[in-house]
Amino acid sequence: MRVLVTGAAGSIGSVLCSGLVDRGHDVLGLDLMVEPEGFTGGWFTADCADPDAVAAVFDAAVGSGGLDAVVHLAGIPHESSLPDALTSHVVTTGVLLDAMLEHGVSRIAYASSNHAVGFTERAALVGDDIAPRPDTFYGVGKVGAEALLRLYVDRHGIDAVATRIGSFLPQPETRRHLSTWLSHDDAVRMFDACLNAADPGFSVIYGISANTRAWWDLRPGRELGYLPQDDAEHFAGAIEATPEADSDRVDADHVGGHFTTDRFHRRAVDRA
Ligand code: 15L
Repeated sequence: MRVLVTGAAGSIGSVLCSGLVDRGHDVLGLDLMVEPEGFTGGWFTADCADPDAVAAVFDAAVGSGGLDAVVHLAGIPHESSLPDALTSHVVTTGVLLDAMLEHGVSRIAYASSNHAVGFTERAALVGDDIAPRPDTFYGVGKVGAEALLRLYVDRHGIDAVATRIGSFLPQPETRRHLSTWLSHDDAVRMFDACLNAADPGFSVIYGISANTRAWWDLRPGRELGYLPQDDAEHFAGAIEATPEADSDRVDADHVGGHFTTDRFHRRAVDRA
């Protein structure tokens, strides 16, 4: 499949681009940054919030061999102001969706986040059918982007999979990560499944590994073809032995962890 990956120079993007190439995809990278050394596919340096720049990227990508799908990873990966979060997550998604419609590209896999439902209590396994419970403006941006995907699926019949990613790391580092970890290899497996799934329509899946202590239900992902292989539990002994292991327990009782604490409270829009 020929795939445009936004945020291709980022932490998930760099792992994913090479992983998708290994799985036989033809990958085109798009990022605010210039092409990283060693990147083998086509590259575009552009801002995903700029519709003219994105239209030019699609013109070039489609003109040079077609485009089958978009993997949208670009965005500020942490809390920011509300206007910045809306631009970074909602506006970029809208710009890409419009470019997809205009260029006949009908599939998008989106890097949403567990923080779209971060204020959900940890008590029960979280499914794909719960109401949005963002824990930050970052989470609000992810909820907004998911809603936009849903709108374009319903109105235009495209396929869109929102992956609510947990903690994408080489290995888990805290007790919370024993539940939230997404390994590098499983991230590649997950996005590959999003690209290959037959008729996903609008789907929400959770981007975590097959963690013994998972807080999110992996069934929707498995139904789509995402079969995670890694389990954070292998690191549990070492993590439980560190004094920092308890830090998230005092932070929060919700799946969003410390994002739900008052430390993250700020005005929605700053006054002059
Ligand atoms: C995310 O969505 C963030 O991008 C990342 O910085 C982590 O906070 C991660 O979630 C997490 O919940 O561990």
